[in-house]
Amino acid sequence: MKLYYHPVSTTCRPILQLAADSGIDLEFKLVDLFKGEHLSEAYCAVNPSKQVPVLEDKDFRLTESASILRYLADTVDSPAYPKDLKQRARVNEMMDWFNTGLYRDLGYGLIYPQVLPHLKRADEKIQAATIAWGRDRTRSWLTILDEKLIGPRKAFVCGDSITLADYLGAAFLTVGDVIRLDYVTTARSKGIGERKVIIRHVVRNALIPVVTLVALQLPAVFGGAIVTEQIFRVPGIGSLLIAAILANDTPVVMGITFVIACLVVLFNLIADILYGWLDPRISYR
Ligand SMILES: N[C@@H](CCC(=O)N[C@@H](CS)C(=O)NCC(=O)O)C(=O)O
Repeated sequence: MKLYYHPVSTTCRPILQLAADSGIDLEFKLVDLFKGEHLSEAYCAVNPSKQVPVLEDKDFRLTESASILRYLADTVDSPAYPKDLKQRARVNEMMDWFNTGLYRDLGYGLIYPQVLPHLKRADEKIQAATIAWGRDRTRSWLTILDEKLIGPRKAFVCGDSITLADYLGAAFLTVGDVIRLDYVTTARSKGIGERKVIIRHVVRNALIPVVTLVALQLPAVFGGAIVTEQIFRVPGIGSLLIAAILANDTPVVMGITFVIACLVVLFNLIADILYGWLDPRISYR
């Protein structure tokens, strides 16, 4: 059987996991969502909805992650999809709950508009409102899950053994990690070359503490000038300050401390602006 998939896709991950746990042999066909391969005409012929996953079993083609999970589980008689009608209905009930309840708000309301460019709303206000709405609704779904569905005595969503609902639910719940995903892993998973990963992602992020250190230490150079200019007899701002102190020249002393205070404020401002450029999440909106 062949699976059209992408490794970070939330709807593909439960299938990969079930296949691995149940020893189902799949041939993998990567569809690079970040390169837009799912939008190509060739892929549209495979799935008109332009989404992964798609399973091909000879001439039988199946879309929809939940249906693929059920089909695969039945092909290997997996205990994760019980045969008993009522137990099976319970598993289906929870899969539908994850798919049409939690995931609609968590995935399409909260996460995707933040990570998938084509799902980001063009208007900033609408984007913020969408995310706020998704966050509130997600919180209420998660409270229901925590307090009523999993409950204190249940190991898994449908009872004490793992079912397809757990495979689906675990993948959906961990999609939250995507907005805090390790940025290097994310960049590599998008297929970006190693050089670009290092320059654009690693170095850029690593520069933040460097900026903090350099920008905040620069004004201290002027403070240090007071000592060095005395030692090397250099006529600079440091020796001027010492001379003014010795001569009780208050306006000059105030002028120099004012200049140094301005430099501290200026370099802090430069550091703040650089933070925003290096990591846009820090910028003021
Ligand atoms: N209801 C479908 C949803 C599939 C889905 O949302 N796939 C995402 C990846 S997680 C996708 O292909 N997105 C591409 C796009 O929407 O442009 C399922 O459960 O299989």
